[in-house]
Amino acid sequence: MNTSTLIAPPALVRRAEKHDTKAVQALDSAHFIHPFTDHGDLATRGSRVITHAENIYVWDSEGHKILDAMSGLWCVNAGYGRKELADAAYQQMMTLPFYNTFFQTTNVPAVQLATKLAALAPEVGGRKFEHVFFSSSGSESNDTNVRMVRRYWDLLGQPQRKVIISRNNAYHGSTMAGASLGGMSGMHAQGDLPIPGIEHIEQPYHFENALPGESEADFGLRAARWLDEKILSIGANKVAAFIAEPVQGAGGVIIPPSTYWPEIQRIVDKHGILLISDEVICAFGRLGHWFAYEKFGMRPDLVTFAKGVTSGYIPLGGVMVGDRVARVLIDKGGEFNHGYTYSGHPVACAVALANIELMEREKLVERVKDDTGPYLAECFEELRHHPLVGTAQACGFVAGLLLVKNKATNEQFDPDLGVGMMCRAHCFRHGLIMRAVGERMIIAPPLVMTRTQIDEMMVLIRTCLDATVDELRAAGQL
Ligand code: PXG
Repeated sequence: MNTSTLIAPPALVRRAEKHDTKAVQALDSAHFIHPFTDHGDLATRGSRVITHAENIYVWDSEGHKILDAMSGLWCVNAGYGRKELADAAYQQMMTLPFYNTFFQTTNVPAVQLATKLAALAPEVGGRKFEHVFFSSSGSESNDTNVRMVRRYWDLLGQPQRKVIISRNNAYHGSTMAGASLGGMSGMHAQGDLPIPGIEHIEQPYHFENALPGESEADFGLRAARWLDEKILSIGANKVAAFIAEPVQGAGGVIIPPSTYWPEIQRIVDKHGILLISDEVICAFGRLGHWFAYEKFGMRPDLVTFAKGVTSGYIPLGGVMVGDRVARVLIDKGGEFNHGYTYSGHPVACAVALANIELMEREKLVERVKDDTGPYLAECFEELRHHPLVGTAQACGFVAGLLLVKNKATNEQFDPDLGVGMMCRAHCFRHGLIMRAVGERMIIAPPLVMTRTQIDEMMVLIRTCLDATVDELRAAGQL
């Protein structure tokens, strides 16, 4: 195939320029294996080609403007088109594009970022985060967590403590350890996962897992106690850690009852096991705090981050290492035989610093906490009156709603109908990106979204819900 029409020198590619969509799709299908994609399907339908973006909008190769209510993939917290971040990358590339941080070497942006993150991570219950381990993604960071947690207990003379407990429907990444820690049955079914030493308990999803008439508060306590039961059934002296997302993201924005986290904390403290808060989605302002553990009163020992730390402009992830673990690794551990070529990558760290500076200057975290976040929550409350919506909730700048067949009885749709995907297709048609997880429709907008833009998004959401109702009625399903 002649690729000359596609690969124009960057300076010649104008933003509004129309691309040869069919040609891009053909090459895409011929050469690019995508994540989480059915390639037979992709070949028939052709991929959606996103060409440029600004603020909260992306454009496709056909010139359609789309409101991106998913921030790319839960990450473009500062919004698109931020020159400060591009400048930071350019400057750093011209100064020092790469040097490794192995073998007693460091670089200035990595040191500055580690220092900044240590200052941003709040101390809770006397637990401080003074150290950071860098990676390039959330998945790698959770692999690091497994290595670190096991090393910690080995160094303390308890090598039998190996089991890490996680939850069904959790998402912790797609590497061998990440996918094993996650609780996605579709992922476990491919590649003989989970790896040994990982166990799962049920998620705190009131709608699906509560007993008839059980209050949110009672359910939260009962769900937390599943952890206690699991620890006892394994044997407390064999359990190393519990890992969880403060709010489950990829699982469908599952917001736990307020009683859940305090009870989990009591249980991990009682058994002396480590707590890992996976904040790949929840940190960097997503829930109105720099780190989400603060919001829920959790006292984690390790905190996974990625995505929002650079607003997705460049890959970077890491683990905030609390003093409890850091002191053992540093004081007793000697060399920790673990690291990635790009741990502390100077360009990624420089972009993260610029991103944090921008977020501070524009008070994005405070805005989500005190203004736009509560407003989004109000708007989602109102959505509950829509005939197709069973539940709707927001927490900071993540929100989810459940599409139900019958509001009065909470009767659910047959999953084979694919009502979530039907609704998602209407969203694309109307210029809105919303994610479908089964019958849950979820959003995580850029934190720069204003109240007026929230209104604009809510009009689109209602239009798409109405269009879904019409399609279901026409098919005799409502
Ligand atoms: N932990 C959490 C809580 C995540 O949400 C990861 C770890 C892995 O991060 P990396 O950078 O390795 O992808 C994630 C990633 C979705 C979706 O469909 C969510 C994620 C990634 C891809 C798709 O919602 N979250």
